[in-house]
Amino acid sequence: MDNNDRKEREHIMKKCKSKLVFILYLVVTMLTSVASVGTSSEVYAAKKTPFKTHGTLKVKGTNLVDKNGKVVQLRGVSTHGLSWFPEYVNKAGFKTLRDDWNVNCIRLAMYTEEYAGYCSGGNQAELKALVKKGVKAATELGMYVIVDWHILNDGNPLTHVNEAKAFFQEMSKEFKKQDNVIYEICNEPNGSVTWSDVKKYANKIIPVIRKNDKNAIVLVGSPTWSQDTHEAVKSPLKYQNVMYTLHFYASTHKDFLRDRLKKCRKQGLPIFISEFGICDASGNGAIDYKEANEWKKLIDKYKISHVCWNLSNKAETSSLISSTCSKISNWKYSELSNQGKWIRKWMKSKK
Ligand code: IDC
Repeated sequence: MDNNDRKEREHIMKKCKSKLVFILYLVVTMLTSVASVGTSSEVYAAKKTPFKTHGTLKVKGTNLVDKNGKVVQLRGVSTHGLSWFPEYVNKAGFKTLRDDWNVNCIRLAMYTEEYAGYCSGGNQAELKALVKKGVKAATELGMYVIVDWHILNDGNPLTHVNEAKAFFQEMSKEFKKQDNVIYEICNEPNGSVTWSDVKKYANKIIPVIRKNDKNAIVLVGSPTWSQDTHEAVKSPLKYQNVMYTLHFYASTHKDFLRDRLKKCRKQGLPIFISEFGICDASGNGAIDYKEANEWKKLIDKYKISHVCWNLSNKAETSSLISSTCSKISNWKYSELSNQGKWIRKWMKSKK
């Protein structure tokens, strides 16, 4: 081989090498772009689900704390009544809330008396199956889930205490190994009911749950649609891992209820906002953004868990989905109601 041949060979080798490098570069670019097109849930899975991060929760003083003893703030969305809008109990919808809204908790609202309620002619087997379906979906997604015995018309929880006992017996047995399940035993006592009635009821239901699940978090309402936490603080229940719910609708409930919340916390009451809206208490009417912001500041200051009302497209202000959108998952921003947009933005702003 003379000098020219060698040069020629070296030249060809160089060319081949740079071609190889180029091909390699192409392959790597293709692979990385495919990876970055992965769905947000794949990205989420890599980040850990809410339950993987926080694990079993417990009540410590006025706070809800996670497996590492750190204060945890649940950010939830409540379904509308399960009989009214059963289609929204679906895994894809919950996943959208988890991945696109940063929601870590779902509340399954099962009315007891209103429209096809559990104690007013509703199909009990179907309703229980729907609760189980919702818990399963939330569990698979690593989300916390609240089983809500949604009393409303039946102002006194003692009205259906026997049905409640049987229901919570069955549910707590079913979910005894699932630490992401929270029990809300009476949505909103109201009318002539007293705190002592609610206490009497809670003292019948909590032991039923505790028998199957020693440490589950239990949420308890109070008279005046779960606003009378000042009554509960005078005579709290004697169980561990119990929190007291406080519900607000920003256009209706303002300083007086925020002041009450602050005072009750100071007195040592653990409070969980298991339902709120930023419109008025009818679930409709105008949004009060100024008051909503006041609530937001207070809730974030104390890291209080909060669950908004409601996951449906009903033509009312509190529905999170626009009434013109019939999708039950993968909602675009433009398909959300004004309340939905505001709440999503708040929830997304959290780590
Ligand atoms: C409302 C629903 C509405 C339904 C009504 C039935 O938004 O579509 O027709 O219940 O009575 C609550 C209750 C919750 C209410 C909501 C708004 O827990 O069930 O939902 N609200 O009125 N407490 C305060 C407000």
